[in-house]
Amino acid sequence: MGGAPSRSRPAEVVEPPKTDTGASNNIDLQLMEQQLDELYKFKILLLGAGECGKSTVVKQLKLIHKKKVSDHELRFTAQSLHQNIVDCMQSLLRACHTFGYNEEMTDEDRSTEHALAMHDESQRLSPPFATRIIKLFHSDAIQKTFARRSEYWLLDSFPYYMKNIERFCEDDFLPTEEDSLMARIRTTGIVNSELEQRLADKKDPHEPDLIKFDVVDVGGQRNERKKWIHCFDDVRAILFVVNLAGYNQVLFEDASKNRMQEELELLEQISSMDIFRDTPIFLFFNKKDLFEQMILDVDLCNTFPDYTGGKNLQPALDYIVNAFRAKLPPHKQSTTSIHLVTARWKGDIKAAFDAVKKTLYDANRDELLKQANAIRAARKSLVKEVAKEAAKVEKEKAKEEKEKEKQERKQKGGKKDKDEKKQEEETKQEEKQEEKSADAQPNRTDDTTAASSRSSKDTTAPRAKETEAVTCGCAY
Ligand SMILES: Nc1nc2c(ncn2[C@@H]2O[C@H](COP(=O)(O)OP(=O)(O)OP(=O)(O)O)[C@@H](O)[C@H]2O)c(=O)[nH]1
Ligand SMILES: [Mg+2]
Repeated sequence: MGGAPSRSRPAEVVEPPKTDTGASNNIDLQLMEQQLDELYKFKILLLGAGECGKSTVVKQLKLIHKKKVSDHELRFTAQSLHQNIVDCMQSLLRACHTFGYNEEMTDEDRSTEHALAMHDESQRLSPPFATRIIKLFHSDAIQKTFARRSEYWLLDSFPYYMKNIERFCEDDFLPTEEDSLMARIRTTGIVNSELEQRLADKKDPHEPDLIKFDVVDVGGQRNERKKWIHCFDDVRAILFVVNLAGYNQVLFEDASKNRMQEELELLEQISSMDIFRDTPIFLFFNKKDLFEQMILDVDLCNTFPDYTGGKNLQPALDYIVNAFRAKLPPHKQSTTSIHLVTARWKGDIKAAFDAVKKTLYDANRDELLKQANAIRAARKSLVKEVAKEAAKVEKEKAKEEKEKEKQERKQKGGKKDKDEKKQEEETKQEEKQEEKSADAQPNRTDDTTAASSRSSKDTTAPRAKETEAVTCGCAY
């Protein structure tokens, strides 16, 4: 149960640009903030075949991290539980026909079978219908079929559903935490859940208060696996879930294939992919509760003929763990962490996930701090550059303003000169005119007349000039 090898993303720090505008500098600063944020977010990819318990692990993690379950989710889970019962009963009835036990069914059993076939998915089961289902389940034909459940598909939680069916069918039924963990909701596509963890033992003041985990859940059935590739980037760890009870079960999508054989092949494919060469893998062997019961009844040698440990828990577990470990590439075999869990039990998932978080963080801690400090240093120098750029722009703006003012003053000054010249010209002409008239009337000294005659020509002339002209007139 060794530790996982370290892997962290390469530090692609955004370098401060040499010749950039203020706007793109600001974008770079935002990018750096995002980089810092992303650095302490660990993307963990949950992989495994259908029904191995990936989503149950996520549900449990959300409960541990106190994520609130919405009323809508609760109602959806309640509806799913009703549909889970119908699906399982229909599968049992199909197998009952295949095995030829249907001959033993009563008319009442057949009528319930018909009602189940007609059941509308959007409808909940009524209490009287639940009573009929219980009766059918306990019929000889169905009990014989149930005993052979390893030969066809049936949900692991079916016994739990039958134990609680009357409660599920009450009018005001809302699922408990356990009901929700036992409900089967097939995953389609990719589902991300973000979890936060307070960093209790900071080694360096620059370490963040919180680290984040982006837990990515995918659908494990064959037709869902082609979508997996869309979430292979930036994966910090793979959490591969194995269904221990799968050694005695067949696939939902292919009744001719043993579940555990499919899981062994799947692990071999995934772990040998180039993209995951340095990605640590954590193996979660799930459904330990079912395995502990099952191994007492069904020998592991039915599936693995070279197993010789009999119907005993520990030898069987050791054999399975070694079989999976052998599917890993040699460089991962001794470093891959193994966890034996029952996802429906909170304590198991808490302990296993705490170990995953610790292993991952410890392995990446120093490298992350180095990268974070590099980003901070680049950000600091970019902030300086942004400030310098802003000061330069301010200075240029002020210079332009000054230049503009100067130009305006100059323009105003030029107009004044022209007006003055014009005024002087006019004054000269008037003086000449007055001279002439003085020659013609030598005794005339009426300065008021002279002034008014000039002012009637130009009323816009500056006042000071006007006075001057009058004075000049007086001098004559
Ligand atoms: N008894 C028992 N049942 C479990 C355990 N873990 C999961 N289950 C049940 O197994 C069924 C399938 O679990 P899921 O979590 O839906 O499986 P999955 O891997 O997400 O399946 P896909 O979405 O199809 O890939 C559910 O009904 C769970 O309640 C466990 O530890 N013990
Ligand atoms: Mg799922």
